[in-house]
Amino acid sequence: MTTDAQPATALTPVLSRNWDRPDSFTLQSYRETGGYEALRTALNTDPDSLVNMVKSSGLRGRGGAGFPTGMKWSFLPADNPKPRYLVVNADESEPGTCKDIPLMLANPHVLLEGIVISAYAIRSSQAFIYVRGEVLHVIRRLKHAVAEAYDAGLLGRDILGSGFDLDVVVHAGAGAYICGEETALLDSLEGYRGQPRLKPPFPAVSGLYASPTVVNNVESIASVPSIVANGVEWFTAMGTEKSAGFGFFSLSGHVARPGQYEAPLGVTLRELLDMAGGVRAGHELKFWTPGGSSTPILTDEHLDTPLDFESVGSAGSMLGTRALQIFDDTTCVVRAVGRWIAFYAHESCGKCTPCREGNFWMVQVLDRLEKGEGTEDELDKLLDICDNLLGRAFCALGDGAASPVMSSIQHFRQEYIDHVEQGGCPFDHRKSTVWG
Ligand code: L3W
Repeated sequence: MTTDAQPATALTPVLSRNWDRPDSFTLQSYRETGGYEALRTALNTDPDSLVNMVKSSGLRGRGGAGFPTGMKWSFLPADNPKPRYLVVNADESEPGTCKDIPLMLANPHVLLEGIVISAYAIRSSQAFIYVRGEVLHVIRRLKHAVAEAYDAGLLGRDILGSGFDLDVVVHAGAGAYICGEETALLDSLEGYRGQPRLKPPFPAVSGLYASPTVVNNVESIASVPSIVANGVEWFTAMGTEKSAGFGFFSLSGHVARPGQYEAPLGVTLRELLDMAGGVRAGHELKFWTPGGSSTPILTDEHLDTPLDFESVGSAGSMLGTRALQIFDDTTCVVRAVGRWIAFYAHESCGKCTPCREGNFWMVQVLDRLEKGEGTEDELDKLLDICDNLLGRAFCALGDGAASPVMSSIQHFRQEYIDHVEQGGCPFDHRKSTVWG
């Protein structure tokens, strides 16, 4: 919610406000800018009150699904004697999604502060950060920050003299997209091949080593210290009633100044493009993703759609991870969708037939169509495969793969038919490269 007296962007940036300090990633820099003060406050607060605070803030999961964070914490069963775990999902791998990696590089301590507060709130003394294996520089930076925090008494035994103990392990994955799915991540963390588990039971009830486990995205946990420091009213002054707060909007592709733009939820693509210098010079917006390749594409008709969970849902898509990939009029939509589906086919874990076989067949059909070797009937075949994927795959990867195919046919059916009628692709792909 914004008021007339308070412009929507006045309270942001929050998480990125110190990124231009050359040493923003060090403990000293973080402390000089108020870091770990929220932790002191939190450790003097009753854990249940912290859970209620995060619940009242309306913070929703920043990893794509938007599930209320405080509610997830409150699902941990009170009567289970097993240890509780906090697992941070830092396996960012979705095409276009690129916010958690810069956040961890620029300010690993805000994540660590969020971890200590969250673990204290849910009464866990063991946390894991599961990081995508390819990003060695991020893993090194996190490990360095963890070591700094142990040395400063911010991790380990009796944190800041509070009597609260917490250990944090930075765990590198092995580079599988499926391990961003929370239960595949837990399998991988336990040392098994990462494949999704059947839900329910949800991790909150039976997660890591069959113990109650909270799995949250990096940005969700990193947002917690700001809520503790500034209060619920400060947080709910941003965003909308059902999508409170702020978030990263990652602009990439055909945009003048790509990068991370932190803003209240409910900001529009038009406003973000104004901040980012617009679509690249001489070109028009053709289509875009609100939240990475798993969210149905939108077009220039949706420039003024508020980027909150409800409004993007009403526009026929999903807010997802707010990875806004911008494609201008030089882009062949069939080729772009074909590249995404090739990614999903490669990354399918193979556990369920709709995803394993569906993506394999969609790659063949899209490849033929893009080369002008397909038929119009094959559009129905694609939609039929999507029909057998959507809601029928074992995890969200199946829905994610069906989304760009269905939405691109919905918005650009004629462009698919042009490929068939012209016997080839009408676009010069060299013009659509960002560097071209
Ligand atoms: C306890 C219940 N917990 C739900 C928990 C659940 C999970 C969270 C959300 O997909 C999306 C997907 C991608 N008791 C519960 C409960 N929970 N009901 O709430 O669950 P869910 O099933 O709605 O979503 P999900 O399976 O976590 C994630 C979208 O994100 N996405 C993908 C991003 C990919 C990356 C990456 O690169 N690794 O971020 C992008 O938008 O399409 O819809 O914690 O346990 N009754």
